[in-house]
Amino acid sequence: GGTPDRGTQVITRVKPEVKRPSLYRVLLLNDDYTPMEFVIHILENFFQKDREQATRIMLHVHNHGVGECGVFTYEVAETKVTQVMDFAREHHHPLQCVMEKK
Ligand code: NFA
Repeated sequence: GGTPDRGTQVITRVKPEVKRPSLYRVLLLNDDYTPMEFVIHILENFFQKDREQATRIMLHVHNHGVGECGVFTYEVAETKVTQVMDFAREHHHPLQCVMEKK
């Protein structure tokens, strides 16, 4: 036989890997030109808000400069931002939508 093993085993610890995904807020920013009704439409159609919730969020953005539309994982948040920015641009409104890590 060969050389006896004098302690060269590799010990692999496998930790139960369940990582929660990071979450991101999607925010709308106020401006002086985008119609209130257009912002409500976005909140209803891209963020599944009812008329009352959408109106409340729109008025919060209008009065405070910024407001939260929802909280999502990275990929979903990124998709929402792109959808809103594309839709606003198509309608020639300057509305801005951004995401930030929670
Ligand atoms: N400030 C805009 C107006 O008076 C309304 C608005 C609300 C725009 C929320 C952007 C975001 N027409």
